[in-house]
Amino acid sequence: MPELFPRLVSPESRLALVVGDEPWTYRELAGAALRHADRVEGSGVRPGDRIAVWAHPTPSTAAAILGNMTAGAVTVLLSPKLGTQELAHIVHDASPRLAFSDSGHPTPHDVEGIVCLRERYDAHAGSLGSLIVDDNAALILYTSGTTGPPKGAVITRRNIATNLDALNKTWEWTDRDTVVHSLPWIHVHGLVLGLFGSLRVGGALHHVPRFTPRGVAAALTDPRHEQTLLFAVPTMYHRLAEAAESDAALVEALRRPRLLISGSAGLSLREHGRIHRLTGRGVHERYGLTETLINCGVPASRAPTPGFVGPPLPGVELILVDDERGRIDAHDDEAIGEIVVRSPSVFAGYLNRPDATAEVLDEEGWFYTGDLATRAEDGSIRILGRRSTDLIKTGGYRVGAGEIEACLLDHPAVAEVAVVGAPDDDLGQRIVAFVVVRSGGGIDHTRSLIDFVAERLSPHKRPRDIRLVRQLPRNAMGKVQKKQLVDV
Ligand code: MCA
Ligand code: AMP
Repeated sequence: MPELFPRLVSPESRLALVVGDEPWTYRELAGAALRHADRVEGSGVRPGDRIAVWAHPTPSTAAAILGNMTAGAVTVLLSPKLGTQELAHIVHDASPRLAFSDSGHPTPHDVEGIVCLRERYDAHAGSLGSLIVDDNAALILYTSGTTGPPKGAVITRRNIATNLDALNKTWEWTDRDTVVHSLPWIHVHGLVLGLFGSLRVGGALHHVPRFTPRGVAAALTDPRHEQTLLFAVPTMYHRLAEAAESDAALVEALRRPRLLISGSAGLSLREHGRIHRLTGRGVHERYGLTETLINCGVPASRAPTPGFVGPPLPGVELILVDDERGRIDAHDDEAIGEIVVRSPSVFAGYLNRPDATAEVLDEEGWFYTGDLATRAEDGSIRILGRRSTDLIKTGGYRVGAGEIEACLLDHPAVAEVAVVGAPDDDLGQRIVAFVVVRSGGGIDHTRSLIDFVAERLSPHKRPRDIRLVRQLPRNAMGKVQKKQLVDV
């Protein structure tokens, strides 16, 4: 395991990455990454320094992330869709020395006070110096908590390598596989699993820049690929199934992949059933978090059972605990407990937040996920929900209700607000904000509140619905009763 990406060290003219119509080989990716590493080292960046990368999904961006690693720098991923408030927070928190933007795409915001390297690398033959698996930080991925602004999860090279190796075993993932996905490059799913996972096994990633069922079908049937794996979130499977109902070619395309893999949120029994009815294929679910990477997965050798995310991956210790953190030993698919994990893939902590790290990670290395589940006799885990209603999963994105509430409270017309995730067939959960306006606040229509959030936060954090109410339901202590709002 010493090399993180062995095939980039002695690269070949073999396909590594296709983005849209642009194919790059390992040799080209390694050469461009080396150029980037030279550029950043020439800019005075030292090992351990942080470099922000606007995550436009392009080969140049991939080269920049790999080049940062080669230079020993830590990549801070910036979503091209970040709102002004989120960007200001991340830049302040992570204090990157440099920001990289693929010049072929417009940079939505300039990062004040930081040198911005605007470059679009050409495919360029070369080989990447050694990239060793060690405990140094590789990535900082910003992720939401129940309250406050997003926290930067520090992910090390060892976290990445150990998790990918466990997934290789589980999915029998080899260099014959091309992953097809249309996921953003700012999270574990699209970046760590999709891009790094493909490069670690020496296979390829075919990224579809904008998700459409047709775009995914074209990538799955691309004659360059020997065999494919489809990685998608449940919202995408829902939309694929919806479109496949009246599109025989899409049904055929969905029969092609060696495995259909779903994660980032639970795939409903309804979608499992529909995809099986349409294609005759099961969907293999896997379960993880930004902070722990992937913990469970249905092995390739087993037919998936809808509702189950599989047993723990090799190397992952998983226990269920009750409210007092006592272990639940039952394997009866009935006793419900919080999932707690320990593995070499659990992150190094939140950047600048030892307090928040200590809340989830104990001294023995156990990470408290906040997810509630049962365990069946064969060790398979079934996820039933989360401890907190304040963490919302919408379209596979994790969103903290508190962050949206704080944003809306900055609006002069808003007196009180409560944000909840309401059940939604397409998104899993839909963000709904219940708002009490100030007397004379003068909000004629809710659009202005949605736009207010849209400017400051990413588009997926916008409430889909704003309900204007006279008061929020509270208990005797004055605490808002969100469960009552979800049921409205
Ligand atoms: C959204 N829109 C709105 C509103 N909300 N417009 C007006 N009012 C609103 N309230 C806009 C959006 O910005 C978008 O605009 C358009 O409406 C359509 O939005 P939507 O229905 O959300 O569709 P979408 O933009 O096509 O997104 C669906 C998606 C996306 C493609 C499934 O949610 C997605 O990429 N999800 C992946 C999330 C992910 O990768 N999660 C991994 C983290 P416009 O078209 O202009 O943009 S989890 C992880 O990493 C762990 C470890 C794991 O387990 O995997
Ligand atoms: P994130 O850090 O954005 O990856 O969000 C992690 C959360 O996503 C977990 O704590 C779970 O609540 C949820 N999640 C991920 N994968 C699954 C899955 N297969 N089934 C149910 N929930 C999932």
